Amino acid sequence: MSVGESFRIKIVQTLKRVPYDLRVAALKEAHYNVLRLPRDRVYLDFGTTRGNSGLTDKQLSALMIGDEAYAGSANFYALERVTQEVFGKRFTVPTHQGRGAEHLILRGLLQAGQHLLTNGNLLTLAPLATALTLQLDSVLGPDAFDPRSPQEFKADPPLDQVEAGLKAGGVKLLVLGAALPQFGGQPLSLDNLESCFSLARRYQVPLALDASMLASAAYLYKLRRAPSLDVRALLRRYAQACDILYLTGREDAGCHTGGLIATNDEALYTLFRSLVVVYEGLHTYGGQAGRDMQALAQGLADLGDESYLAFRHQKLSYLTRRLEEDGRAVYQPLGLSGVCLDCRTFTGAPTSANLAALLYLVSGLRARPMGGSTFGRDFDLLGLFVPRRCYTERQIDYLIESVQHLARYRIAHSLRMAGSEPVAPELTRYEVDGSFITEYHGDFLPAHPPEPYFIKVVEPFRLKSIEKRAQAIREAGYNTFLLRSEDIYIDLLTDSGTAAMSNQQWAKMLEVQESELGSDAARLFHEHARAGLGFRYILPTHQGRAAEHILSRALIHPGQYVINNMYFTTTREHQERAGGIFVDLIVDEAYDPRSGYPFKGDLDPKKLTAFIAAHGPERIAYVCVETNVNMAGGQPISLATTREISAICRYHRIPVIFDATRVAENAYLIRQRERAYAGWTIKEIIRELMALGDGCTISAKKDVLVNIGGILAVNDVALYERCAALCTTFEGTPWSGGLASRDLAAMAVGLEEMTEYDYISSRVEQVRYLWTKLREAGVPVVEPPGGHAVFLDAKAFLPHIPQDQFPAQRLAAALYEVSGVRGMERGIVSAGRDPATGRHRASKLELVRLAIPRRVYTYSHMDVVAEGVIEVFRGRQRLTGLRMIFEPPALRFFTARFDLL
Ligand code: P70
Repeated sequence: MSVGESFRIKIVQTLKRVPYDLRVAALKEAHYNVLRLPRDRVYLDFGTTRGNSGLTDKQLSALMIGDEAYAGSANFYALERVTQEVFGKRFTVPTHQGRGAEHLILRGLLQAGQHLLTNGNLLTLAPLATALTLQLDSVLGPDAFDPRSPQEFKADPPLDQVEAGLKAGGVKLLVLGAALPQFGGQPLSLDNLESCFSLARRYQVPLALDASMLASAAYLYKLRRAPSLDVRALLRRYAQACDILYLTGREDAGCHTGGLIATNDEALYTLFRSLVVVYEGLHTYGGQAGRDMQALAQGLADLGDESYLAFRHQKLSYLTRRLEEDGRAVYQPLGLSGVCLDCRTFTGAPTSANLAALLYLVSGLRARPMGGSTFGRDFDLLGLFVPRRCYTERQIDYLIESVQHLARYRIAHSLRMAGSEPVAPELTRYEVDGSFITEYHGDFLPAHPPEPYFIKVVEPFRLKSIEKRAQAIREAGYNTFLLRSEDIYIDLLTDSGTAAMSNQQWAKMLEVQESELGSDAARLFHEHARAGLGFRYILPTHQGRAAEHILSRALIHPGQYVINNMYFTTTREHQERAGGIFVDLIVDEAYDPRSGYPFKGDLDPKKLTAFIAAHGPERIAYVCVETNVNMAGGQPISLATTREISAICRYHRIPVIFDATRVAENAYLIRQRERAYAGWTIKEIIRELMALGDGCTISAKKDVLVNIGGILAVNDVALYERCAALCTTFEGTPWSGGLASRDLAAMAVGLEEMTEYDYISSRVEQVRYLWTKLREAGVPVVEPPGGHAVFLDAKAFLPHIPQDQFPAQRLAAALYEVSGVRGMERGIVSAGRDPATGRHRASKLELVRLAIPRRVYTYSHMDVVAEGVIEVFRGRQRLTGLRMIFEPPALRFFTARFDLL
């Protein structure tokens, strides 16, 4: 079984590759030390986990409720309370980061020349000890320096050495790291910590536990030694076995800054409180902004989230396995920081510094070289540190492939350290005599390129038990629209309004001014919509159906026909409400789920000509052409056929109006499938297509990558005037369309982002990935793959359920029950009743749509979805039909209820 992320993506940070010549220049400027490279010159950063996490949505909102009072901030009390709950420590002293805490502890408890003993927790401790002229003794067992030894708790200091240090009377403080980042996050066992603690008690020496990675350590301890305990209980047990607990918020707590010291000892508390005001800030903020304390409190409260820890463990195991399969020696066993490569396995035995520079040149990735003083002895590892909640499996794959690719390169001249060894590896400078590598063999592009963004904020979720799911779907009347989002594991109900917005969209949203009358956002939106679509007049609306409402009223005389390529529920509803007679003239192939015809969305020119001949052009209000026809399976229209349609309509003076809701995906599929446009940009194809029409309606909640918004665009000034009047009546001013200015800003940026090739290809290819997996397993899916969703053919899936027993509805309900995945019926229930006869419209297609939200789910999630569908497919014989027990008058699929037959 695949393990998907325990979260969905909420905000993405868009990501650009760094071209080779920029990499060469940047590396030189960084003196060949990759740790000196600025982040914007690095493609994917595996240099450290520290401070590089994606935030949870709760942490992001914590940043918004910062109480920036100088004294007694509410956020401090929140932090204190969480520390009490999670670690059982009464007193909390906030510090700006972990090293702020270490500084106060060392300064408070030791005098110059005195000894402290640590289990190799050296990264920030060693420079501090040097600065305070303390003697730092690092003790670890021999296994720690043997990458192949399977010893499971390599951070455990040998107890005899600890005791010897304490007995001799020299050691005045024990500082134990719960996990050691420089070894990939090797954990300290609870047993060892408890033994050290009783030794420390016996010799009356305080023990400080660095709990920055305590959740990781506790999880590995549970896995390896105490399967019956839960992480929350273990966090408390570890915390009990120390006098002082301290941490940086930038590891397991997933923060970008912040730290703290916690203790139950009042004397120690008084001591640190008197120091914190000198070096950090007041004792109720300790050098952190109020918001950072709140985010830290949230991160600590979530430390015991085992579903995330399990996911992380699984992904890092995968990374290890793949590297080992490629013949790389990997430091064993797995820790939870990342994976460390033993550099000796590379041909020519280059150093980690050389390899890190080479990896950067080859693929733009940053890894961490760890040689020299990192371990306090002769040892050289290349750390691939995987930041938390940040990169997808595809991006990890890219890392693996980059490491494979290294074999093609040779280092011509090794790096030499310039000057003497500095305090920290971040400060090292290298020199090289001559050129660094022999020659450059080009970037490589994997079959499934990594997503062109990484994760900035996530929304955690979890899979509910099968019993809970069975109950939820029963209570929802077997209608997936009536389920609660909290009961869903992976939500493929719709790709509408569900996208993760980007950092750029959020930035613009904060930048613009709110104004009902012509804000800067309105101007920006108009500019981008006009330039992107090519129509003269633009109106924003609150969403797609609002644009349809206005347009239908403005353009249809009661009794006129409106011609469509298949139908969309809301579009047809508004056409009929305006007195139009709905006509569907899509190509016949659209109704055959088995047909692989590449442009199943096309309107049929022959049918159109015949219809005009039969009824006369004046009886046709307009021709509505939907891009990437939703109900047909997300199938595209072609430029060639649309050009024919447009010519016919122009000749007869019939307006052509696009439903351009999914125009970017359609443009991508045109580029893929219509040879003449293979070299065109997405923008060019969109403009070329839109130039064939007289206007369009758009639900911006799809391709435009926003959570709310719609667009109405026309060329004709008189039509525009009518629409603008209707817009003010039903929506808002013609500038705002009833939207907040920030929503206009988000649309403006989204209109650009949707046309970026890397984005749109990664989007559509992800859909195809799921489609391919299902088809290979024999699941009946609509062919060929569409742009936004995979459609299951319920008629073929459940041939034993007649259509009036709602097979697609049944299938969607079963899929939810079995896997927690939510899809949507697109069949006889959605088709509704014929207004003339009052009978069910027996739709030719009976489908379940699995719509993929944009930038929200990963390939790992797609694996989970595929496995769920396949499981239902295996047990399909057991499923029976449904009977409708409640039916609303319009758009019945939203709220109808069913019962099992
Ligand atoms: C979906 C959504 C919305 C949509 C669309 C096309 C091609 C217009 C609209 C309306 C949401 C939805 C709406 C009704 C029934 C089921 C689902 N499609 N044109 O999931 O836009 O929702 O913004 O008013 O696909 O496909 P809006």
